[in-house]
Amino acid sequence: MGPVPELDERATACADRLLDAERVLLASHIDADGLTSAAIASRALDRAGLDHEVVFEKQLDAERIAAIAATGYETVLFTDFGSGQLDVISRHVADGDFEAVIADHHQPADADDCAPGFEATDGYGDFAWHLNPLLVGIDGASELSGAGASYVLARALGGDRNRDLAALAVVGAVGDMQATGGELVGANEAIVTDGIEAGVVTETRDLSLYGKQTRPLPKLLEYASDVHLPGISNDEAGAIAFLEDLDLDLRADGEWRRWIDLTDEERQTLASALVQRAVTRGVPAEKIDRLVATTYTFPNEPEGTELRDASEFSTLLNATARYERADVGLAVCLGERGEPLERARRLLENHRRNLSEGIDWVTREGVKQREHVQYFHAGDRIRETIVGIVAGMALGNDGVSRSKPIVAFARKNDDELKVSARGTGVLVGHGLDLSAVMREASRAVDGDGGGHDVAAGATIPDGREDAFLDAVDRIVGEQLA
Ligand SMILES: [Mn+2]
Repeated sequence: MGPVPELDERATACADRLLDAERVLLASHIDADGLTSAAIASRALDRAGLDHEVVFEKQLDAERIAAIAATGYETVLFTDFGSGQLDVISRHVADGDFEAVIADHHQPADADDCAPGFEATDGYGDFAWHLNPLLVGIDGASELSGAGASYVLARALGGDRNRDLAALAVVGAVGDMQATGGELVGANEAIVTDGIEAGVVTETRDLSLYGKQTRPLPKLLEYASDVHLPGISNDEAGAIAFLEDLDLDLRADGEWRRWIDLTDEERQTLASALVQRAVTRGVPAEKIDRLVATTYTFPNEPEGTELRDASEFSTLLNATARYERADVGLAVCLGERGEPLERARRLLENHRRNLSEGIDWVTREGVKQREHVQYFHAGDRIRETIVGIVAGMALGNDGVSRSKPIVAFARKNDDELKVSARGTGVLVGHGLDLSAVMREASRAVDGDGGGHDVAAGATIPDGREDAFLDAVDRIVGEQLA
């Protein structure tokens, strides 16, 4: 039996279909979850002796699916996408273009839109070779990622000997923001247990801040953004002064030590002092609780590297994905070190530089105001793949109020603009749903969009910004009324 019994039957059917194939085209999404999905599936196919090729897509649309059909592969395995495109995929399958196997966790297409013969599960398009937690009542946003679905498939393909792949499934789930409540839950937790039993995952309660493996202590504290620590977060001098006030020797050979270099006792002292600071500066108790969370580490990776920690590993992968170097991310997931790892590190460094230059640009240029939203238009100055992150980071900076959502434009290609919108938890509490805002406003100008209530995006035709902003402003005004 696999780690998620509800999916056993589907996983077995998918595995049998793959084992029947001569060779397989594996198509996966380009992000941390998609990269780990592909690595898990690729390793499992290898171990099963199945010849295969891996391709990545940023977005799986009708055009990309037609290109996949044109490769001539008789069997295509889709990971971390495919369910939402089952309408298109089902028509290719019905036409005999290829046989599809899908391991995904996104919302499946409507049954009504699928080719005849594709039955429905709760109105979703479905068929026998479709592995998706939503079809068996498991939440695909918080309980199983694309990498988790691929892992369930890998277990069906190779049994217990594929349990070592649980580490990558944990990276994928963390990269998919499924541990934001402080730990992985549901089916994800069962995969963690597999990883622990296989000796490839360790689970500890630890400081939740990002960068425990690689960041010198002042940077660890300065860049802590999830929980804002007054006088420390975004304050280099403040972070250093805080550390120097502690009765600890936090330097070695003149260099700041990292969290992992500290003894348990030193960590305890530092963590208590952080909590103390948060309490005296009036940080709400529920935020202070978030300073400690479950940390997932990989004991077989070298200590002090990004690869040792699930959240640092997934960030490294995202950096390769954002700059269209899925090949580099996949190589790192498959255990290649040396050049691919160095390359991934350079991409991450470059990504951080782009973010800080983006923030500087927004701060310098300022944002423009509408009644209910604020916005900036970066044109070509900020890459469309990071403009949303920059917008989110800008919220609360000098001149950018947290009392209105922020909308950011960047050029996508010759005729289209990418739009990213970011809000705050407080605004969502007052009724803000940026997913609906982006969808409705973009459709009003012949674009398309969607996402989450607090963060969403759209693509619109170039030149339609004003009409789009009119619609955004009106809808946000209605939501917050
Ligand atoms: Mn995913």
